[in-house]
Amino acid sequence: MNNTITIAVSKGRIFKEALPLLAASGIVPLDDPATSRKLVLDTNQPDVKLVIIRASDVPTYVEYGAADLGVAGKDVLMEYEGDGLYEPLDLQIARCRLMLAGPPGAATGQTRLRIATKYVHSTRRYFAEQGKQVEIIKLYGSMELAPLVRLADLIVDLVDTGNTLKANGLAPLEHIADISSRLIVNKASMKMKHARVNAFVRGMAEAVEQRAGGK
Ligand code: PRT
Ligand code: MG
Repeated sequence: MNNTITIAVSKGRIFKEALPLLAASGIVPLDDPATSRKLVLDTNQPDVKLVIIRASDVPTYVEYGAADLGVAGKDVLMEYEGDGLYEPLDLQIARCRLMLAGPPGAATGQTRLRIATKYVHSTRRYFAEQGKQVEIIKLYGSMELAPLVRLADLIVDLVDTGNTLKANGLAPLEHIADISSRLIVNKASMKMKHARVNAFVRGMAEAVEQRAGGK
């Protein structure tokens, strides 16, 4: 039986922050996606491979079984519409907040607000829970520009230090959700490769705990 496990990870901050957790559970990639053009990375363990893909594609690869496991931001998972995933572990990496933001002091209660965001589902859910009707404008990047050019009144985006908002004359207004990266698992892999997948999840859980304890 094929007992290799494939883990989907995006390059950038998630890869960087996942590396120490992987290392603590004994997995070291043999290439660095920051410098290599390889999309499939071998590791020091012959039965563990990493595939390097865009952050928003990770749930798709895992749901369809192209990867057994993946590391995905909760922001991405909240937007994802599939239902074929297990989410067994909060890795507590790549942490930030999903926030409503806009010009400092901007009113958030008026009717027919226009909100620019790439997080359409999370935004709709947030305002629907408050019984507020808003117009959502879907963007794929640089949300901070939208209020400056009057494309929208407000934005919903991820905030870490707040520097990006500040540099564009915007301020955080309301907290929508705390975000961190999660380990996700393909449902069939969880059954078919149960021992191998479980050992990996357990190793990562221990690494997360050690790291939390060491802080
Ligand atoms: O860029 P690409 O389309 O390939 O994908 P991506 O932008 O989703 O990837 P990446 O690597 O930028 O983000 C991957 C994941 O990291 C996200 O899905 C989040 O779960 C998580 N994460 C954590 C963040 C941030 N912190 C973050 N600060 N993702 C993005 N940001 C951006 C934010 O959108 C804003 O533009 O950083 C800016 C704000 O940062 P501050 O520090 O200025 O507040
Ligand atoms: Mg990005």
